[in-house]
Formats: sequence, structure tokens, C-alpha cells
Amino acid sequence: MSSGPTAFHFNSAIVRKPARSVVNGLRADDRGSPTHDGVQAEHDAYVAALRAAGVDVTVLPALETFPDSIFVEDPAFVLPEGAILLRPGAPSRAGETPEIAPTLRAMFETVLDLPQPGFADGGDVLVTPKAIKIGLSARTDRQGAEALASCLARFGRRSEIVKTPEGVLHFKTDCSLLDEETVLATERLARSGVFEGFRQIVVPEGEESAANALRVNDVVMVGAQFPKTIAILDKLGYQVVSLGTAEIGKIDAGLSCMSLRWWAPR
Ligand code: CIR
Repeated sequence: MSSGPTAFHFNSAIVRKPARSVVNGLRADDRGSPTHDGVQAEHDAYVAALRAAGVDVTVLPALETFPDSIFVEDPAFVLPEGAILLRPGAPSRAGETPEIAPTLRAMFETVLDLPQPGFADGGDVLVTPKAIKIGLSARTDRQGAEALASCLARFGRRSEIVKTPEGVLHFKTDCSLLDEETVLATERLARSGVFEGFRQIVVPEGEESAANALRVNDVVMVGAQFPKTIAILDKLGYQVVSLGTAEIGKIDAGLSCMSLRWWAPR
């Protein structure tokens, strides 16, 4: 089945409440720690925005042992056809996969395990109507990407292994799908040529983190601290919902990472 419009049409999502330990989440540069209350407030608004966009949201309990476990996008990947249990590239996040597995087994008929060897994070996977792009990064290696591509092929999905710009956490840190033919991307990723054939909207200099936006049904969720990007998308006719991401931004996160989203046939 081609992903077609379902590349951004979702009626189901899983999120996980932030643990108190979220203040110790992984980060590349120290820009100060987020507060638990601040992250909780951003998470609450995010869940409300998903629900307002027509998504049925399952909220999993916090996991104190895993500071980054609020970012459920990374230990698994989901499609209407089924789920794939991934192997996150950060050793401190490896245990998040067995934690989310029972929920996925209860919600999906088919749940695949990423074949050995290699590592792959969901943050490196972008669904587009033509192909699913898997970005190689410090978290997703070639073997993990190929293992994931083999799982996607079992679901009848075409994938393409691409490069994440040097020093960027995840492929989707630098891009998001805005509609069937349009992506929002940073200048460095747009320049790399991975989005040939797409209309590309480049985020303004200084607003690179805005590239991790999230299209859900009729709306595009964008970080509230990126007014120039919001103005551009607004002018282009997108229905923008701005959401606070300043706290999760301190631990290198944006809007896609806080949920697993899919269209569940009902
Ligand atoms: C990490 O470094 O793993 C977390 N602090 C941030 C994960 C963000 N996930 C994502 O963009 N998919």
C-alpha cells in the first residue's frame, strides 16, 4: 500500500508522561536543564493539540529509570500496517524498547523486531508519500538502517537511506513533511539534495530548530519560539498551531519526538 495521504493523516497516537528524571535527559550542548514542570506543561499542551487535531491519544505512565522516555518516537516506528521495535543508538535509551513493546503488541496485529545487528532511532525516519527516508546519524548506523528498510519492505513500503547533516542529532531534527509534496527543512539539509522532487521551505537562519515541525491532519504544529517560520507557513496558507518547545529544546527535542502516530483502520 502506498502511504498516500496517510503520510500525515493520523487518528491514533501514543505518548508517555515525562518522568521527574527528564531534567537529566541527554543533550549535546549544555544550555541548562529543563524543569520537570516546564516539560510537563509543554507535554500537556502537545497532547491537547493532538486531540484537537482529531487524534485518539493513549498516554503511558512516566518511566523514572529512563530520562528520555518521553520521546516515544525513538524506540519504535509505526505505520497503519504494523509496528517495528527499534534499537535506539544511545545506550541509556536501549531499555525504552522493551518498555513500549507490550503497548504496541496490544494495539497492533503485526509487531516486528528490528533484525540484528545495528541501531536505529525513530527520529531518523521520515514518512513521505513516495518513500520512507531513513537518515544515517550518530544514532542510526548503516546496519540498523538496512535492517529497518528490510522491515519496511515486509510492509510493502519503499525506503531510501540518506545522510543526516554532520552534528545533527536526528534526520527529523532538520526537517518535517508539510504536505504530499512539501517539506520544511534547514538550509544545510535542503542543500544536501535529499529532497529533490519536493517543494522545500527553508527555515530562516537562527530558527533551525523550527524544522522539526509536525503536520497532523489539517494543522502544522510549530515551536512557539520561531515567529519567522510561523509567519512564513501562515502566509503560505498552512493552519499553524504554535506550541512551547523551549524546555524540551534544552534536551535536543522538538515536536515529532513526543509521539508515535498512525492511522488505525477502524
Ligand atoms: C536524546 O538525545 O535522545 C533526547 N534527549 C532527545 C530525543 C529527541 N528525539 C527525536 O527527535 N526523535
